Amino acid sequence: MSPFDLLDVDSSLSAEERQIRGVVRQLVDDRVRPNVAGWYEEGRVPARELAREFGKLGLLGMHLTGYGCAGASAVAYGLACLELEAGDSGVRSLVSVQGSLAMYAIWRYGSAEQKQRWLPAMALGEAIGCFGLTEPDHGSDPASMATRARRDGDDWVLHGTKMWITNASVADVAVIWARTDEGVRGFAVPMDTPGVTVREIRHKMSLRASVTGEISLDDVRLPAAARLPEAVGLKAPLGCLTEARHGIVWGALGAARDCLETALDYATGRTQFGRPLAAFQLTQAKLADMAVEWNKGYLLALHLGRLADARRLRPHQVSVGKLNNVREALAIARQCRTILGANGVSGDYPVMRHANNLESVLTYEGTSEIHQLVIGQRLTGLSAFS
Ligand code: TGC
Ligand code: FAD
Repeated sequence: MSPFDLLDVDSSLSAEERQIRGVVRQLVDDRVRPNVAGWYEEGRVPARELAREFGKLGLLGMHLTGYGCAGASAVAYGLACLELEAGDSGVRSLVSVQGSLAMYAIWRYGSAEQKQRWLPAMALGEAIGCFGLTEPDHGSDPASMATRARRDGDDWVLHGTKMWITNASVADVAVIWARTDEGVRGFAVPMDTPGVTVREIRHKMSLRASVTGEISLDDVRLPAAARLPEAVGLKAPLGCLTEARHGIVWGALGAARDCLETALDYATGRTQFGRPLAAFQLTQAKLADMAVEWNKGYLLALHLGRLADARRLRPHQVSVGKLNNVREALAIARQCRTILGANGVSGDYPVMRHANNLESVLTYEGTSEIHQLVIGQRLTGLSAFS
């Protein structure tokens, strides 16, 4: 149990939820923690290997049912995201893009044939998926996307560019969102289709233990069966984002917890002015304030998870969680860094890595500003977007 669970929120978890959390925590201790600083420094991650290991444990698409998916609760999925992100946000991204974006899109909107073709292999980590919504010129405003899909006989022909796509260069299938004459539609695009090329995005200063790429679609010809038949309009990709954002609400708490535990350990062990850093009132005030925020975030995540399990979770509620928990996790990571002094900027400790990662988490899956505006629209009844 973490010393930061001051309110004993853990006691509200079921035995099964705790058991799943324990398995993921062990996996992260064994497989991620010993290696992640090296992956981060090199800007590479063994995504395929990890996907297979995560698949064996049933972590990929774990909150989905059928097709080899574990059918776990939303809370159990959230706890898994928390533990994965305590290792590294990039590792959690690998799992959430696979399960909540690519697999969820096929599971929710795909044909029986598409589900059979992709989901069992994706659940096992034998096939990797990515999710192409963002474009070079259209990020927060996907309704303006420029990627086009036009009919040619029975076929579809896709043309455009998707940018900042997690897992792109290791993916077997991309869920691509494109504009058609009838509105936005989704396509399951095998990555070996002629006309699909991927450029890896290197030199990121954040989320370095994660694969990110640009996908170019140069008149990519697809059979009619490649279209996700149930995906109609922008609400289809936005529905996938709601799934993934819920995982991030939890995941950000994991990065924050790892920073807090590192800072507490450091402050207890290091002496200045003849006393441990932890004995100084200013250090205790920092730790106390951060712990209060962390507990509020944990309660919020658990509440949203329980709403999701009751099928009552609404998109604006997920915005509350994403906005708060990522913003507070980043503030916690930065504050913890100060407690470590110069060691706070060293890769020998995880704190700066988490802080840098959280800069991406703050931006992807809807920036803080977008979530503020979603909440603002809910409160005022007025959309700031249109
Ligand atoms: P708007 O008119 O509000 O909505 C269009 C339709 O969609 C419905 N809707 C949603 N449905 C489900 N979930 C949501 N979150 C939804 N938000 C809206 C809405 O009810 C409407 O339905 P209908 O039936 O009336 O047609 O659309 P808008 O164009 O005004 O845009 C709204 C806005 C700005 C909130 C939306 O575009 C947005 O969320 N923008 C942010 C884009 C974003 O988050 N991109 C993320 C890309 S994927 C990614 O970052 C992966 S990172 C890797 C990782 O996860 O680890
Ligand atoms: P912009 O939309 O250009 O925004 C720039 C700034 O302007 C932001 O601060 C924003 O909040 C602000 N802004 C924009 N509109 C408004 C407004 N109306 N009011 C007030 N402020 C506004 N996308 C995918 O599709 N799939 C992926 O797998 C994926 N993975 C990613 C991985 C990483 C590491 C990163 C960094 C991004 C990833 N993304 C992915 C893209 C991500 O979703 C976008 O970066 C995000 O949606 C923001 O878009 P943008 O970067 O174009 O910023």
